[in-house]
Amino acid sequence: KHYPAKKLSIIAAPFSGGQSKLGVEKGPTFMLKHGLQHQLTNLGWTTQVQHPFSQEDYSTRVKSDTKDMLAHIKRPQLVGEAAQLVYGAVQEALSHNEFPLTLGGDHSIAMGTVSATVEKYPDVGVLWIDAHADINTLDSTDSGNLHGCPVSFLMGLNKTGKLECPPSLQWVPANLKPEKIVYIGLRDIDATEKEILKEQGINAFSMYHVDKFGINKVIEMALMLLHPETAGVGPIMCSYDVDALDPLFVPATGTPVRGGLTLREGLFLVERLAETGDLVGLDIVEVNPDLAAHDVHVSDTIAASCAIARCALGETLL
Ligand code: NNH
Ligand code: MN
Ligand code: MN
Ligand code: MN
Repeated sequence: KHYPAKKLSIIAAPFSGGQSKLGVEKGPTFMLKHGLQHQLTNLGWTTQVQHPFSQEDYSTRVKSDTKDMLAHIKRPQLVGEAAQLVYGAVQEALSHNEFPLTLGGDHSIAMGTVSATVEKYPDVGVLWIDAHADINTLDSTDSGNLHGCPVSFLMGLNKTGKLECPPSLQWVPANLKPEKIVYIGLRDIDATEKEILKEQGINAFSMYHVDKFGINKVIEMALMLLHPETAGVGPIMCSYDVDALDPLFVPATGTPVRGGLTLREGLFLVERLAETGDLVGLDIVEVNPDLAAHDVHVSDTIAASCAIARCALGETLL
């Protein structure tokens, strides 16, 4: 419905500054080397690859920027700049009626992808697929890693805290309402995050709910919650952290947590979104080929990540 033209903009976002393990910036290259662009062309999409970081290599600045700190918050300047470039790339794709498929990189870049998508589709519902809630604020984060904080920026929760929002992140439009995001796959949430989720009244389906209801029911409930007035029908954006999947299927990621989605559950989820015809954007993040213990770990992780993209873009629809 939203993309009859089937034009795709693959946005390569090789960024690792939102956390401290190098290698996650290699995600886009590995997925593209696996043949992702060709696979999506075969599904009937016209494709082009955008490189928002072509002017500057953000991966080399990760180690050197020791002065890029705000209290214990790591690299706010770098993260703000990178996410803003991704924001521009998604805006540009959407302005041409292209479907933005953003390949990370760590999850901090979703500050750009989600805010640009909400701008274009004010009633869009966001499905955040993740083992983690990524809703820590500048005040609540223990790790200081900004990939654990994108949702708090998207919702404007850092405008009122003790730590002042750094200038580099003040561009984030804060246009995401708490009722317009639903989580699936959670199983490793900080105590501070639990409080924020409760305070904001955010709907979340943890692995407990996936086991209790099954993934099909969980998705139907999520769609209903995101579009209550129209019986679950309306634009959906999906920000997919591959660590939502069990590390059996996606071992090469920065913060694996056991007891996750099976590969089929993880693919069914996006197949269902493809079926709605209302998916308007997708991120695939936290693929880190350097964290594999051996080659099979790399190929399993990359194959699963590319399958997420293909299933979301219609591969398994008859
Ligand atoms: N909640 C932790 C933090 O704030 C972990 C976040 N790690 C992730 N999120 N991989 O998806 O740092
Ligand atoms: Mn263009
Ligand atoms: Mn995660
Ligand atoms: Mn995440």
